[in-house]
Amino acid sequence: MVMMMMFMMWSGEIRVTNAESLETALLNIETGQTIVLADGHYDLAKSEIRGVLATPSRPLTLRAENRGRAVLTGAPLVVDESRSIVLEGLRFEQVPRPGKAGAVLVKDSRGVVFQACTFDFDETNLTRADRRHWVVLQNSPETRIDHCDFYAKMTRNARLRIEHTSHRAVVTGNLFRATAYADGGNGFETIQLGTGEDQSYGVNLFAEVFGNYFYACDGEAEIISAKTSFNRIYRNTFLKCRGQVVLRMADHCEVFENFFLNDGVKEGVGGVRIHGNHNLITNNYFYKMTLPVFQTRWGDTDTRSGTREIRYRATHGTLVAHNTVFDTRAGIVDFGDGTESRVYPSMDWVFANNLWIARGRAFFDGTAGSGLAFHANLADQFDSNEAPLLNGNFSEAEIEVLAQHPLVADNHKVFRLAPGARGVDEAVILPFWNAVTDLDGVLRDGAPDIGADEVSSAGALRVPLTSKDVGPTVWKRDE
Ligand SMILES: [Ca+2]
Ligand SMILES: [Ca+2]
Repeated sequence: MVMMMMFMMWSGEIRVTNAESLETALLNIETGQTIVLADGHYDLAKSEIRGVLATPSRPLTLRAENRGRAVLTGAPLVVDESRSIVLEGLRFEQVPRPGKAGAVLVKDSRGVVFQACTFDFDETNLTRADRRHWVVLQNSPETRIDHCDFYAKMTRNARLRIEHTSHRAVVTGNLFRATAYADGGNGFETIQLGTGEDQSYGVNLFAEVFGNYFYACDGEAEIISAKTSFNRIYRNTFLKCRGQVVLRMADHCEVFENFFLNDGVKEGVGGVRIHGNHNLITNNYFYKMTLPVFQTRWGDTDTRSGTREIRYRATHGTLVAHNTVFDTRAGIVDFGDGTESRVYPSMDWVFANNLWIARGRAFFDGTAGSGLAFHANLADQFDSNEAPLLNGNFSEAEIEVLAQHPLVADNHKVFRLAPGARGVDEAVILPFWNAVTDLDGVLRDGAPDIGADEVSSAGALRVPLTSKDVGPTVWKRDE
């Protein structure tokens, strides 16, 4: 026994089998160690990794011997003032703490990695009114949330909340499933990129949210809300999520190459809402939306800084380019109108090289400020031969309306331009931005096509994600 223990210590790997041995191991950890958790329940009185300063080449790793079969219950996990901690294959089932802290809190740390973990917190005794964040990152740069599974959530507060100076978080390959619809409630986001405080201070978060699959994340109007700047949200699939990706108080964000999919029946399923300056919405595919695809509202302020009381900022300099909208049911663009307190309209938007195939209603609504520009946008009203309605002050919008739309479905029911159709090679080259790639993530040719897809002999290379493409079961450790 003694010999065996020594061998394990020497190899840097410690195997634990219950809460007691895990807690003991956590008290004596060293850089470069791996703690392997055997199958079973770990009902922890205290679950804390504090002051462990490991390095990326010699991290401290807590790894489930068998993915998903080491189950952590009891005290929430706190990682505090630590570096290069890897949590792999663990299943978190603690009861979340009330309020802000969440069931997993990473605080004042750097380079913490969650890979192939499952978050399925016990909410049996809770109601929708109870406030519980699940995973909270506070002042912890370079956190990676990779191929995890975020189970169904019914309580208020976000599944994943990234706060303050948690710069350069990477959220990729995850499955976010089923957030209970809060019926008009606020604070039910699936992911929050920044807080009200962050918005007041103008935090630049540099978060990367890509390659995730969101299914029926219905909580509220904001599936993802960004109250920070320089975030990139791309190559995700949103299927029947009742809400929008919302750049809530955000500048210099990019939303690109995402699939937003609905069935045309489920209500409140939309695309992107934007409040802030110089954001890029490009190469996205929107299918059967039931909210306006691109939305903004007038602002009650026109400056970047502000207090938490500031509700909305006027939205300037948005580029909406190379998006394909197919069979949307509730209009394409809605700029909103001024009210007594909201007196700043959105200005200087550029719509270029978009394909808009819509059903019913007005294509455009609301009132824009000055500086609107339209270049090479093609449209078709799906269910009528009449010209689409351009309400508000959009009557002059330059949109070419086609007699028939030029799209055909690929093998995955994604509508793309047919070879040789109107729109192929017809995109304008913008002086300040160009689509280097298309929805497939491949290089566009020298004469780019209108819409999200560049027609090529390679065909459709990217398809919408499903639950089989993400999460712990498909994650592979590179060894
Ligand atoms: Ca082309
Ligand atoms: Ca293509």
